[in-house]
Amino acid sequence: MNCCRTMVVLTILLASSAAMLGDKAGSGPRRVDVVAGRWEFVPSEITVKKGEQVTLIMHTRDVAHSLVVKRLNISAEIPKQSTAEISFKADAVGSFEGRCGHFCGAGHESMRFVIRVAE
Ligand SMILES: [Cu+2]
Repeated sequence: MNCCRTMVVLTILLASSAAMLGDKAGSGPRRVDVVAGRWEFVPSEITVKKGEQVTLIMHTRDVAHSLVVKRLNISAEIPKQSTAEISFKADAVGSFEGRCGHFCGAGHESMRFVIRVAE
C-alpha cells in the first residue's frame, strides 16, 4: 500500500483481560495499556513521538470492541474479554482520532480514542 504512513502489525492474543493501565518501561517498543469497555477507551488519549515504535495492549472488560484509526492505518478487533496487541509507528505529526469499529451497543458512537503524535 503506497499510502501507508505507519507500520502496523497486529497480533491477537488469546489471553484474559488485565486491568493494568499506563506505559511499561523497558527496551523495545513503548507499550501502553488501554482498556476498552462500554463505552469508552481508558485512557481516551495518548501522546507518542513521531517515529517511535509503540505497541498498544488493548484489553476489553466486557464485549468485543475494535480500534480503528484510519490515518495511522490501524484496524484491530479486540475479542470479548481478551487482549489484542497493535503495533504502529507514526511518521506524521498531528492528532489522529480513532473509534470503535465494532458495534457494541447504544453508546458505541461515543467510543473515541485520540493518538497525538509530537516531534
Ligand atoms: Cu463499539
